[in-house]
Amino acid sequence: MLLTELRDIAARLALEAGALAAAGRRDQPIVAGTKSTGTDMVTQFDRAAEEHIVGRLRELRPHDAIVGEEGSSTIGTSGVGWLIDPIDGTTNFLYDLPGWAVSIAAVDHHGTAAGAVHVPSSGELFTAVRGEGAFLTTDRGTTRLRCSEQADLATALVATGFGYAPERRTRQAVRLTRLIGTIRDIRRFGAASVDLCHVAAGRVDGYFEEGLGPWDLAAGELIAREAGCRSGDFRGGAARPEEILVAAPALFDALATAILSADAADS
Ligand code: LIP
Repeated sequence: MLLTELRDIAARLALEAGALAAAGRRDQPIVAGTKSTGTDMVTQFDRAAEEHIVGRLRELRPHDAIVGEEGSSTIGTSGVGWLIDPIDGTTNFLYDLPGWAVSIAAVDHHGTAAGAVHVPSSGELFTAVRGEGAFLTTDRGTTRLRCSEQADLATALVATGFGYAPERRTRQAVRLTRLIGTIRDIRRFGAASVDLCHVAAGRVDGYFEEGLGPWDLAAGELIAREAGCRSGDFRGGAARPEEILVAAPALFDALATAILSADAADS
C-alpha cells in the first residue's frame, strides 16, 4: 500500500465525517455528555462521525488497527493503524464556533505515515505523506505548506491550549501570564490538530500544549513537520501527547526556553 493511498483514504474519510457532523449540527438538536471532567464534552455527532470513519476503514482496510477518541479500538494484522479524532475541538462544535476539525492519521512501524485534517467551517483540508511534504486543499486548489521563518521570540505569535482539569488549566494560565510578555501574543483556537496546521501554514509561529490524546496530534504533527516545522517536547525530546511544541525552526529553542522559564518561575 503506497503511503499516498493511505493519505487519500484519510482525506476522503475526513471530508465525509466532516460533512456528516456539520449537517447534524445544522439540522438536529445537539445532545452533549461529559467525559473526564464537567467541561470535557462529547456529542452524538462525535460518536456518529467516529462510527462512520471506523465503518469505512473496515471496508477499505479490513486488516488495520484502529484507535478512536470516542472508544473505537481494533487490533490489526497489517502493520498499519489509524488514529481518529472524529471531532477535534468539541467545545467549538458544541458552541457552534468555527475551528473544529476531523483528524485522521495512518501510522506504521516508522511512526505517522500519512494524515489529514479537515476543517468544515473553512472548507480547508490539510494533508501530508511522510517525506513528501504538506499541502492545503480548498475550492481554489492545492498549495504547498511552509512554516514561518520567525526567529524573534518577542514578535512571535504562539498558539496554545488548556487542559480540562481546572487545577491543570489554572497552572497553565499562570505560566502563560509569565510567557505572554515575552512574545507578540497568543491564540487559543480550541483544537490541537488545527493549531498544528496553522503552524504548518505559517499562520502562527509556534504552538505548545500538554495533556493531549494521540489522536489530537498525530495527523497535525506530521503535517507541521512536513511543512518544515521543528517538533519536540519542551526539553529536546520527541513530541508526545503529554507535551508538544511545534514551531518555526529558528524559533523553537527560544520558545522552549521561555516556556520552561515561565514554569520555573512558578516553582
Ligand atoms: C481538544 C484539543 C485542544 C485542547 C482542548 C481539547 P477535544 O480536544 O484539541 O487542543 O486545548 O482542551 O483537549 O477534546 O476537543 O477533542
